[in-house]
Parts: sequence; structure tokens; C-alpha cells
Amino acid sequence: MDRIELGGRWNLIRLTDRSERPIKVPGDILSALLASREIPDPYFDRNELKLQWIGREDWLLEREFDISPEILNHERVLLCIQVIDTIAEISVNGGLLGSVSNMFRPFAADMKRLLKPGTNRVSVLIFSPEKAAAEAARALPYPVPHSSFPVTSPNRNLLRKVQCMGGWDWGPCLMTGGIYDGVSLLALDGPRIEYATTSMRREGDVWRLSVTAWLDSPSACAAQLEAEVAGARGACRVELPAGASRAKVEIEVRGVEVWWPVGHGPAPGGPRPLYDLVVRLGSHELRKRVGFRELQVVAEDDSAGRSMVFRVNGSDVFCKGANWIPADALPSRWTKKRLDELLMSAVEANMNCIRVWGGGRYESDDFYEICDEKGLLVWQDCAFSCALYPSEPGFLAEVEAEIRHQVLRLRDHPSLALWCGNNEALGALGWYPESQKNPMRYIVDYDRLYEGTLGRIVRELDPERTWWPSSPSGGPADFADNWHADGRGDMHFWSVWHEGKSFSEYLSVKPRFCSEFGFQSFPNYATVASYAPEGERNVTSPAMEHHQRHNRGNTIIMETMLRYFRMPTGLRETLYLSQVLQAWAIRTAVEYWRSLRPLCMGALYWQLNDVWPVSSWSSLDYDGSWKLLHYEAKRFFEPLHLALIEKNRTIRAVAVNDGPDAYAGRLSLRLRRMDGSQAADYSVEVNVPRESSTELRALELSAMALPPEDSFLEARVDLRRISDGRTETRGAVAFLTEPKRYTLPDPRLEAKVVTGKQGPELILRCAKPAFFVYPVAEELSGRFEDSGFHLMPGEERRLRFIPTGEARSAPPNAESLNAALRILHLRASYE
Ligand code: BMA
Repeated sequence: MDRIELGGRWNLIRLTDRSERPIKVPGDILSALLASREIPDPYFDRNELKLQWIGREDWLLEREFDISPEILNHERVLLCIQVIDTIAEISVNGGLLGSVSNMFRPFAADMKRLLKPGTNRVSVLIFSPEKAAAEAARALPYPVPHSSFPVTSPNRNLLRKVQCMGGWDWGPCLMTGGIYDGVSLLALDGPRIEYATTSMRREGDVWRLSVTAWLDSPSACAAQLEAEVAGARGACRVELPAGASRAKVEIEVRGVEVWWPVGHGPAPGGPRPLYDLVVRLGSHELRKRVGFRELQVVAEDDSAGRSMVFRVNGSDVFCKGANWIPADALPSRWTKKRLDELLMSAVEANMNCIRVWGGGRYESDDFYEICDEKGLLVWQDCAFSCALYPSEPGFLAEVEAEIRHQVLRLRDHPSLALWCGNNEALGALGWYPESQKNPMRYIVDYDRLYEGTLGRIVRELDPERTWWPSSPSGGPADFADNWHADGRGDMHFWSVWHEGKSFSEYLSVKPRFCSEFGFQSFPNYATVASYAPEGERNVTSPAMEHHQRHNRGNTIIMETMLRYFRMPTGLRETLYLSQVLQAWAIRTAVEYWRSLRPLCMGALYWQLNDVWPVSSWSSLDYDGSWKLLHYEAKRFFEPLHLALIEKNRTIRAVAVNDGPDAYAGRLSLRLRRMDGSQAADYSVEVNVPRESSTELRALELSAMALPPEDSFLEARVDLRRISDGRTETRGAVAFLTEPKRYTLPDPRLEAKVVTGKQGPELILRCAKPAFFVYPVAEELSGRFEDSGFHLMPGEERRLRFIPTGEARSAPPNAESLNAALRILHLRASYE
């Protein structure tokens, strides 16, 4: 077998004027035009609007490659392209090799008949997606509606293309196209192993594996099929008729380490054990890494309704995490490094689960490999979102081929936990005038697509994994619209954001698993400066409003902010306070829902990342930097956590413990005046069992020694692990009224930058309590190890500065950090 990589420099030709420029493959058209300086930065100011023409053009991608006579001696010479975005014809030396219309299916075809020794040319002609979508709409017997956003490409639901490329309520509309994830030439004789999948059965220390090689074998042959993993080997002789699609071999593996999600198992923070699996058939070999684990998503009827619990190796895991959208609006930037950094930030914030949301894509192999390595469980939506979809035979045939490929490609990843039909497409049946008027027609379409096609193929090809009909949903075979239903399955809870309810509304529901809930904030100042020209750095300037895609987004942020906080003074203070607000909203939800375990067993907030610089629900800014929510997530998702939860004028101190160890110790609960002095002490001895949520103490607000406007509650728990005496301390602060009602004294914050062992460190002290302390160094690439915390008089905080990006190789020294340092805190946000 010979493989030649065909990535690298290709030529990109715009068909209307035959103009040419280079394109880097893998990569996309818009990024190529940007690299050749023909278009302005699409993320700056309102440039996106000037670039809508790109999706209305046809583009030709071409390159030459050399073929030696030996290559042509092979039986077949395949052209393999992982992702073509989207409607395209592929030719070799002017002869048509094939055509495609689905970016979630790979392309592979034998081009031997079109090749010659010497120089050859491969061409991929990509047609305008906008025009193709319009044509598809015209061909439909009745309209199939979809949700639209401020800048939107019509009929995006009729193309098998990443749905959010057509614009979203946090994303630009950039209908680019291109070739992604790898292009190669494969010359081979005999069958090709397209995929290898393993079914595992555990019997004590023995894992019985059945390895299936999924074949592309045009001619009959007899060959040896072998599989090796973790020092064990299985082999058998197979006789394959022409067109055989699979062959199987069994292996028995012993003594392997078991894979667990991060935070669980014998080494909760250590590397995840993964093993190389090699499958060989004749001259072809396939390699990948697998993990050994048992996983079920348990959906059982109970007195509250129906559970949704991720059970790994027999232990119930509380899923803590966020929703993932594509790493960038420009596919050229979907690099492994970027995926790694974003997912690393997820793990650093104590997340163990990521939902790959249906408006994005089935991610690259790199993504799932990183999740396997880091121990992040993956909830995988199929790529359908916020729309109705057709059920024409041609459309269903595309979807069937797509899901077959994706399931066989992904099912061996130990991180992959669940297949879910779509995002909100079940609920969307009730959203549009067309479907409200003629519901049966669209229900039949829904059933044909999701149950008749996607669900059927998932059940057939990955029977060990749960098929979850939709998100939200009451679970398998439950087709009620589960929007805001907290008894069964997963819910999306949006009352606080969309309906403007107060944060306490999060405490009005008891989700079994909340897979979406979110609150927006403005980005970090450096992000705003990257897209808003000087003179536009104001949240209601045209540039900043363009970078806010929710029609009432700024209004909701500001209105809610003023309910809780005083009017901030300037732009930096406004951005900061919006992030305090967002962190507070999501913490309120997560702490309460974690306190409900085991009734509730998952909280995935909306959303982890951004595809461009924008005001949004994300906790990571477009450049990967942490917003205050991400720092807060690190705290509210910690495995052992102390929360102060107020409901109906009662404050409860609750310890949540996701780990397998029990603790005992003391809760110090102090009522403090705003100057920090102590007014009352409500401390008690406490026990915290394993895998539990425990109320340590409850206090009526009305029975407190001071009026709420003059006091706050500070909690600290000092715990000893029963098994080995190891100690842990956690703290929490609760305001007893809206912070705007407090008269906050100036904390007289003292900040000093010193040179520590691992680089510069910031030392902070204060004379009076300082709330939501936010140190930044905007001009430097990096972040402080903590932010958004409260500092009490007498305490000292030492914070390392963690360089990111280019600063990793040239970290700042104490002097440059000191020069760039700015610190905000609540009292400093207003006059
Ligand atoms: C959800 C998501 C997204 C959307 C978000 C914010 O319901 O599924 O479609 O971006 O809300 O409105």
C-alpha cells in the first residue's frame, strides 16, 4: 500500500473572473482570500457584511501531483478526501471522478483510469452553497422552515453543511467552502479496511473483544485478518467474496487499566489509559487507540419521572461541563492546537463532559482523541439544529450515508458517551406557522429522518450506546416536547435569559439533567479592542451591536445588571460587571442543581467557546482567554464543593461531594458587616458522605443578627478525609440582598508583583472586603490563575500569571506584568 498526502498549496480560482490565488489545504476559501489580502478581516467591525458574495460564487480548487509508474501497478488508486464543504464535483485530468453534496461524508473513489505517469491534476469545483440551497428549496413540494438570525443564509437546513455557518444568535454568516481534515492518495491491492470497530464484554479482569473490519473490497480474495491490542492478538483466515463488507476476529485481553472520565477512577487527575489497536488484512493496516470501560446512559422511570444518568464502570457520574460549538467560523482555523487549548481549559475548569451541539459538526478525529486523553465524556448531537428538515428520498439517502460513516468512525472512542438525534428539532415542530398549521406532515418528516434513518442506523451500528431522540427529550421513545420539563430526561432551561426571570428562577426547577442554560456577557476588553475601531468602543456602538447576535442581548444584559448592581462607570467596568453577572447566574443554577444529586445528574451550560469575537453566552472568549464565568466554573464544578444556596429567604450551606471518599470536619459560618467585622457565628461540626450532597446548616434570613443591607455571610469548611486524614478547605460567600443596596467601603486593595519560583506573581491584600476581584494584564498574552474571587481583610492571595500563546516562549517578567496590571473589583466598578 502507498499513501501520498495531497494537502499543502493548491490553486483557488474564482470562476466568474478566472482570478487565481493559492489556498492552503486543508483550508477554506474565505481564509485563502484573507491570506492573499483580497478581503478585509471578516471579524473586524462590520466587514462580515461586505463578504456575503463569497457564498454566492463557484470556486475551483486545483493542484498537480506526480504519479510514478509503480503507483499505477497497484490494483486501485483512491482519492480520499475527509471533508468537502459542500456541493462539489471532483475531477482528475479533466475527467469527472464524482460529485458530492454532504460535508459530513468522506469522499473516496478509484481514480486509476484517469491517471497517467508523470504530472496529473486534481480539481474540486465547489458550487455556491447559497444558490444550491435556493434550488433545493424550489424543488421541495412544500416549505421546510428554519430559524433565522440577524445575518443569515436562507435554507441552510436543506444543505448538509455545518448549520451555524449560515449565521446564528452568536455567530456570523460566512458561507465559505473548502477541503478539511485531510486529502490523500491511497494506492493498494485487495481490500481496504475503511473502519475497525470493537465490541467489548468484561468478565472480571478479562475483556472479550470482537473486532470488526469494515471493508471496501471490490474483488474476491482470501487473506489473514489480524488484530492486536495490549499485548493480545487474534487472527483468522477469511475468504471474502467480491463486495464483502465486513470480517470479524475475536481477542481476549487481560490486565488492562480501565478508562474513566477525568475526576473519577483510581487516578482521577492522571493520564487516561489508552491502548493501540492494530488491524491488518492482507496488505492494508488500520491503527487507532482504544480504551477499556463500560458505559451506560441510564433512563429509568422513578417517582420523579425518568432519570438520565451516565454510569461509567458501575459508578454514576455527575456530568459537569458545557456545550461545544465549532472552534472557529473559519475552518482553516480548526487546528489541533486550538482544539487542545479549548478542551484543556474545559478540564482545568473541572469539567468532565462536553456536548457537541447539533448546529456544529461531527468533530475531527483530533477532537475525540483529545477527549479520550483528557477524560472528557462526549455527548454527540447529530448535525441538525433549530429547524425542520425534509424527508425526500435523496436527502434521507445522504443522511443515512453520513451517519453510517460517523458512527463507524467514532464509536470506538471511550469518551463518546451518547448519540443524540438533534438540537431542539423535536421542539421546533411547534415553532413555525407552517408546522403549526399542518403538524402531521412535519411530524412524519421528523420521524422518517430521526427515527427511521438516524436512530435506526445508530441502533444497528452502535447497539451498545444510547440513542437519545433529541435534546431536550424525555429519553428513548419519549417524543413529548421536553422544553422546560424537569421530571424526565434532559431539559434546556432558558427562562432566566429569554424570559428575563430573576436568577432565583433556576431554583424553581429540579432537572434530571440540564443540557443547556445560559446567560450572556460582553467579551474581555482585549477582544473588544480586536474588532471595535477606536471611537466604537461602547456597547451600543454599531461595531459592538454588530458583534451581538441576539436581538435583545444587550438589553437583557443591561437590564439584569441594573437589577443586581449599580450602574458601572465606563466600558471596562461594564464589560467586567456583565461577566460578574454571567458568572453569578450560572453559579446559581449549577450549585442548586448539584445540590439535588442524585435526582439531578448533569449540568452543561451554554456555551463553552466562541466562533468569532462576540458578546455571547460563552465562558471562553474567542481568543481562548477566560471570562469570569470560566474561573467561576472551575470553582462551582470542583469535585468537593461548598455552596451557600438561598431559597425562600433561607440560606443553606451545602457540601457536594462527587468523589468516593467521605469527609468530616467543621463548617465556620460567619455573618460579617460590610467592613469585614464579624457580627455572628453559626459554626457547626459536619460529616460529608461520599458521592453525596449534604445540607450542613440552614439559616433563616429573618433570624440573622443584622439586617441584610448591612451584612453578608461567609462560609468556610475544613474537612478531613476519613480514609487518610488529608485535609481540604472550601469557602463561599453569600450576599443577603442585591449588591447594589450595599454601601461598600473602599477595600484599599494593595497589589504587588514579585518574582516567584515559576515567574511573576501578584500578591493581593485588602483593608476591607473586596468582592469579585478581577486582575488583568490586557496587553500581555496570558491570564492570572484565579479571578472573580472575594478577598477578606487579613487574607493574602498570591496569583501566578499563566502565559498563553506567544508569551509561553517569552513569559513576562515582574516589571512588565506590573506595568500592564489593572485590577477591578465591585466597589471600583461604579462612582
Ligand atoms: C439554545 C441553543 C442554540 C442557541 C442558544 C442561545 O437553545 O441550542 O441554538 O444559540 O440556545 O439562544
